[in-house]
Amino acid sequence: LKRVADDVRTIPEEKVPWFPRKIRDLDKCNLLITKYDPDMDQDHPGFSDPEYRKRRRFIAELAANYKHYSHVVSLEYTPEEVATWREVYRTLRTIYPDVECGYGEDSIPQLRKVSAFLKEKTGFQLRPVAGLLSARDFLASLAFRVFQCTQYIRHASAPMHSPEPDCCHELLGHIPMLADKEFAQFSQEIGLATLGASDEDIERLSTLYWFTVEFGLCKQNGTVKAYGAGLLSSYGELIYALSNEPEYKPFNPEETAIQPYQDQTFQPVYFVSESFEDAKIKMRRYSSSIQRPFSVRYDPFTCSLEVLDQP
Ligand code: TIH
Ligand code: FE2
Repeated sequence: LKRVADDVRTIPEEKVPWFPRKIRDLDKCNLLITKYDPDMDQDHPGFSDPEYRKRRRFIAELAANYKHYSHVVSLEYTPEEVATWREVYRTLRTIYPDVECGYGEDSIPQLRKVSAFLKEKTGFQLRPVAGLLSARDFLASLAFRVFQCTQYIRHASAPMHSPEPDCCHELLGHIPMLADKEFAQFSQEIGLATLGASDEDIERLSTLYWFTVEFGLCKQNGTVKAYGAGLLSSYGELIYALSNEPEYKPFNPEETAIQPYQDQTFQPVYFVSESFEDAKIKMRRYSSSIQRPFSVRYDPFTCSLEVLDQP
């Protein structure tokens, strides 16, 4: 009788896309999108720089070989790479000078160290990734409080904006946000909502992620501020986003989720929430409206999911 009951309780597998159940399963969440790869994209600032492309292949190889529980390899960044970091770091520090971040301009922080720091702050950890991941794989890792993090740096010729993530974007954009408890929770909740979701729901949730975590603006004491990682790491776009030139719309998940976007250059439209708290409440309401034939709960002791069918 017990066996029959167990069978009935299992999810109809054919209808639900595969998703990771244990933190180790993230080794399989590695589908890369190569459209901005310096070897594939003729418009990439590093496309005609063979040295840069070689370096990128080397770093990509390290990430591709990484498995959960492996040691994260530290990189010896070249003087040219450090110079790019310095340029990005210095310029951003003049735009938001009061923020304490514990980095310095003379070295690029190592992923391993930053991961250990984050783990103590909010339980988030980093794993190296070779480049831009599919939305499904990237968002699934957030459910486990794992952030897939690039280790390479943008090309020296384009410090003010990169069309793909790089370590400046991760370190200056994402890490400070992930070190905040509220924000960490927000990120994990988006991740949990994507597990086993339909392609259409993934598309909507990744659009929401885009206009909040990456390019979100919110009000604070009546002033509009940037909190999106894609703005905090791009001095070109940060200035533009707060310049009154682009279009601003109030953040509303139903509308925001279907706003088309591109990642080639600056956004033509940004969504402004009344406060970060307000964005969180609305997102939570939206996520819980997504229909799935099961519910998930994260067990932080085993770093795995409990999957329950809906009563
Ligand atoms: N455009 C950002 C930057 O220049 O730092 C990087 C990215 C954000 C989102 C996608 S790529
Ligand atoms: Fe990002």
